[in-house]
Amino acid sequence: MDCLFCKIAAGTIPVTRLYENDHVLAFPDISPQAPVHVLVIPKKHLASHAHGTAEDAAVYGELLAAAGEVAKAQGLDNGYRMVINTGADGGQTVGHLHVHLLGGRPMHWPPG
Ligand code: DGP
Repeated sequence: MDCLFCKIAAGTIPVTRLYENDHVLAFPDISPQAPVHVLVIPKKHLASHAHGTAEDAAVYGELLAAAGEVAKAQGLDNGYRMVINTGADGGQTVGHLHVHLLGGRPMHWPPG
Protein backbone atom coordinates (compact mmCIF):
# COMPACT_ATOMS: atom_id res chain seq x y z
CA MET A 1 0.00 0.00 0.00
CA ASP A 2 1.82 3.07 -1.26
CA CYS A 3 -0.91 5.66 -0.77
CA LEU A 4 -0.70 8.10 2.14
CA PHE A 5 -4.45 8.42 2.60
CA CYS A 6 -4.98 4.64 2.28
CA LYS A 7 -2.50 4.30 5.17
CA ILE A 8 -4.45 6.89 7.16
CA ALA A 9 -7.73 5.12 6.40
CA ALA A 10 -6.21 1.80 7.50
CA GLY A 11 -4.89 3.34 10.73
CA THR A 12 -1.24 2.75 9.86
CA ILE A 13 -0.69 6.50 10.13
CA PRO A 14 -2.60 7.88 13.14
CA VAL A 15 -4.93 10.87 12.76
CA THR A 16 -7.77 12.34 14.79
CA ARG A 17 -10.78 10.54 13.33
CA LEU A 18 -13.49 13.21 13.34
CA TYR A 19 -16.08 11.14 11.47
CA GLU A 20 -15.97 7.62 10.18
CA ASN A 21 -18.21 4.95 8.75
CA ASP A 22 -17.59 1.90 6.58
CA HIS A 23 -17.02 4.03 3.50
CA VAL A 24 -15.51 7.39 4.48
CA LEU A 25 -13.18 9.01 7.01
CA ALA A 26 -12.74 12.66 8.05
CA PHE A 27 -9.61 13.99 9.74
CA PRO A 28 -7.89 17.38 10.20
CA ASP A 29 -5.65 18.63 7.40
CA ILE A 30 -2.00 18.71 8.48
CA SER A 31 -1.57 22.18 6.96
CA PRO A 32 -4.78 24.06 7.79
CA GLN A 33 -5.77 26.91 5.49
CA ALA A 34 -8.66 28.04 7.70
CA PRO A 35 -9.60 27.73 11.39
CA VAL A 36 -11.44 24.53 10.43
CA HIS A 37 -9.81 22.49 7.67
CA VAL A 38 -10.89 18.88 7.47
CA LEU A 39 -10.27 16.28 4.78
CA VAL A 40 -12.97 13.75 3.96
CA ILE A 41 -11.79 10.70 2.03
CA PRO A 42 -13.33 7.53 0.68
CA LYS A 43 -11.82 4.38 2.17
CA LYS A 44 -11.82 2.95 -1.35
CA HIS A 45 -8.77 4.16 -3.23
CA LEU A 46 -9.69 6.54 -6.05
CA ALA A 47 -6.65 8.42 -7.32
CA SER A 48 -8.68 11.58 -7.95
CA HIS A 49 -12.16 12.81 -8.76
CA ALA A 50 -11.29 12.13 -12.39
CA HIS A 51 -11.01 8.44 -11.51
CA GLY A 52 -14.52 8.18 -10.07
CA THR A 53 -17.24 6.49 -12.14
CA ALA A 54 -20.99 6.15 -11.92
CA GLU A 55 -20.37 3.05 -9.81
CA ASP A 56 -18.90 5.32 -7.15
CA ALA A 57 -22.01 7.50 -6.86
CA ALA A 58 -22.84 6.13 -3.42
CA VAL A 59 -19.33 6.92 -2.19
CA TYR A 60 -19.66 10.50 -3.42
CA GLY A 61 -22.93 10.79 -1.55
CA GLU A 62 -21.21 9.52 1.58
CA LEU A 63 -18.40 12.08 1.16
CA LEU A 64 -20.79 15.03 0.92
CA ALA A 65 -22.99 13.76 3.74
CA ALA A 66 -19.95 13.22 5.97
CA ALA A 67 -18.65 16.72 5.21
CA GLY A 68 -22.04 18.12 6.20
CA GLU A 69 -22.01 16.19 9.47
CA VAL A 70 -18.49 17.39 10.28
CA ALA A 71 -19.46 20.99 9.44
CA LYS A 72 -22.35 20.76 11.91
CA ALA A 73 -20.18 19.15 14.55
CA GLN A 74 -17.55 21.86 14.08
CA GLY A 75 -20.18 24.58 14.50
CA LEU A 76 -19.81 26.03 11.00
CA ASP A 77 -23.29 27.54 11.19
CA ASN A 78 -22.25 30.64 9.23
CA GLY A 79 -21.21 28.63 6.18
CA TYR A 80 -18.22 26.82 4.79
CA ARG A 81 -16.57 25.74 1.57
CA MET A 82 -15.92 22.31 0.10
CA VAL A 83 -13.17 21.84 -2.50
CA ILE A 84 -12.00 18.85 -4.55
CA ASN A 85 -8.65 19.65 -6.14
CA THR A 86 -8.27 17.38 -9.15
CA GLY A 87 -5.08 16.68 -11.07
CA ALA A 88 -2.07 18.90 -11.62
CA ASP A 89 -3.95 21.98 -12.80
CA GLY A 90 -6.44 21.54 -9.97
CA GLY A 91 -3.64 21.75 -7.42
CA GLN A 92 -3.99 18.15 -6.22
CA THR A 93 -0.92 16.98 -4.31
CA VAL A 94 -2.11 13.72 -2.72
CA GLY A 95 -3.25 11.04 -5.15
CA HIS A 96 -6.31 9.83 -3.27
CA LEU A 97 -9.67 11.56 -3.73
CA HIS A 98 -10.42 13.97 -0.90
CA VAL A 99 -12.88 16.72 -0.12
CA HIS A 100 -11.49 19.76 1.69
CA LEU A 101 -13.95 21.22 4.21
CA LEU A 102 -12.89 24.77 5.07
CA GLY A 103 -14.60 27.11 7.50
CA GLY A 104 -14.35 29.41 10.47
CA ARG A 105 -13.56 32.50 8.40
CA PRO A 106 -15.05 34.21 5.31
CA MET A 107 -13.93 32.62 2.05
CA HIS A 108 -12.93 34.62 -1.01
CA TRP A 109 -13.92 34.31 -4.65
CA PRO A 110 -12.44 33.65 -7.11
CA PRO A 111 -10.12 31.13 -5.45
CA GLY A 112 -6.42 31.35 -6.30
P1 DGP B 1 -4.51 18.57 -2.22
O1 DGP B 1 -3.50 19.63 -2.46
O2 DGP B 1 -5.91 18.97 -2.62
O3 DGP B 1 -4.10 17.23 -2.79
O4 DGP B 1 -4.59 18.41 -0.65
C1 DGP B 1 -3.82 17.51 0.08
C2 DGP B 1 -3.91 17.91 1.51
O5 DGP B 1 -3.44 16.86 2.29
C3 DGP B 1 -3.09 19.14 1.88
O6 DGP B 1 -3.95 20.21 2.29
C4 DGP B 1 -2.22 18.70 3.03
C5 DGP B 1 -2.84 17.39 3.44
N1 DGP B 1 -1.90 16.39 3.93
C6 DGP B 1 -0.79 15.96 3.28
N2 DGP B 1 -0.17 15.03 4.01
C7 DGP B 1 -0.93 14.85 5.13
C8 DGP B 1 -0.81 14.00 6.25
O7 DGP B 1 0.12 13.19 6.39
N3 DGP B 1 -1.77 14.10 7.21
C9 DGP B 1 -2.82 14.97 7.09
N4 DGP B 1 -3.70 15.01 8.08
N5 DGP B 1 -2.96 15.79 6.03
C10 DGP B 1 -2.02 15.71 5.06
